[in-house]
Amino acid sequence: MNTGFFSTDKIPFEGPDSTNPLAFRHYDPDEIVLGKRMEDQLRFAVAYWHSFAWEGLDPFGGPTFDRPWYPQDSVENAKVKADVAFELFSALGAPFYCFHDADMRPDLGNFSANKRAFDEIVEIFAAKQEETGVKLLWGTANLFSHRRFMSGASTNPDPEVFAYSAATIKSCMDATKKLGGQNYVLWGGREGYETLLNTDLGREDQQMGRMLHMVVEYKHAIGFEGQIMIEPKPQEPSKHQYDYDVATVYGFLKRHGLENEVRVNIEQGHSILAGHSWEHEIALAQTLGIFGSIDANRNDYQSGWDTDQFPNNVPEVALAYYHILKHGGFEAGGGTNFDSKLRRQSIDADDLLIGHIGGMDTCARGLKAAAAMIEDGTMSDFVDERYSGWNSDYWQGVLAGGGSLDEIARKVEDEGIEPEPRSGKQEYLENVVNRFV
Ligand code: XLS
Ligand code: NI
Ligand code: NI
Repeated sequence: MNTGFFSTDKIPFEGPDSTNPLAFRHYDPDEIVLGKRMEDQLRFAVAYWHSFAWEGLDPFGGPTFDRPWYPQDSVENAKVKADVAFELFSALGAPFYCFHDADMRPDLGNFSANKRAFDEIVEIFAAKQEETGVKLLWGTANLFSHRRFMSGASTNPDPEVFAYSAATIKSCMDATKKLGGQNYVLWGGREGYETLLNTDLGREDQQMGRMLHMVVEYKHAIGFEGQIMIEPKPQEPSKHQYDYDVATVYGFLKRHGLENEVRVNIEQGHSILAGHSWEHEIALAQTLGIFGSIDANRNDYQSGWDTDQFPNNVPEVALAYYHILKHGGFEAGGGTNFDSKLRRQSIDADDLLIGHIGGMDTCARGLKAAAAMIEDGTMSDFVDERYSGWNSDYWQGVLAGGGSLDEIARKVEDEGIEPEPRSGKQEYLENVVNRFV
């Protein structure tokens, strides 16, 4: 039973020479890249919210889309939305999707009615997963859209909002577990402030730390085996957000003793808002041992806003996957989520297919380029060689706690150490990258 919303129910792989807008040119799920099927390396997920719940609003204008599941105020229409969504996942051959509770169910005005509607839709999703083989990459709670969250969720000055947030997270974790979700994400768009004039930073840090502890405790209590991840973002919608970037989140996790329990989901657009590159955030998370998953949506570089566009820049994506593959890929259960939305003028049903096809092809090209960089080895050999002086027994001993300023000072004089600067060869390395992208 097909709703007929899209003009096709299967996007084929036709190879790089194809001009068919409804075909993949680079994403061939069965192609082997670094010993694994491309589908298993990339682990694509479609974001339920941007593709199905967002109606095309911007700060100056209302909905531009016209979908058969509008208005989104009944369980009936939520079912139509789910039918079309699973048709999109299947047509693309996307192995995963991601959700917030509020994308899936209508808002019926109070907690119990919403929970009943959510539970009903979750049953429907479970049946659709079974029928199509599509799986859940991660679930999350929407603790930012409704006005009750305007002053924060766990960091709200009102403990009743903390309670409401805890109850919502619990039902979303239950749904994620029930649907076999591989991860659970927390993104704190309202965990921050508009002005310090009305904000107690110490209390808000304590509240947020306690909530995260309860999330981890609940994960173990229900036997949920996936990763718990925080998604860093420096601002928007709040003026300042506490989960600013990977380094800030790591400090928060350390302070609350959660660095071995919680990882990060790194979004390209958020990295850019924080003044970093995406690969910086990924490489740092790998180094700190908290890398989990990615949201592969880019920003417009001029607007300074989280514009959530489908990826289309192969060199940027290639360097991100380079750092991901160097550390074993998504071995802990993460994947590539398109937290991406159409431009509001792209109002045709098939634009949803076309946006994802472009994103998947871009990621496929980036992945292949990254794999080629790794197989070639020039880049990592260069870095290894650059630091190789540290490999001697003496310097390894210093790093392990040996030596002292005094002893090293004597060594400098005794051995007549006079360091000779060596080129960092950035242009050479950029040229090497260009061989692969
Ligand atoms: C918003 C975030 C959000 C999270 C999930 O900027 O990217 O979409 O991924 O809550
Ligand atoms: Ni975002
Ligand atoms: Ni995101």
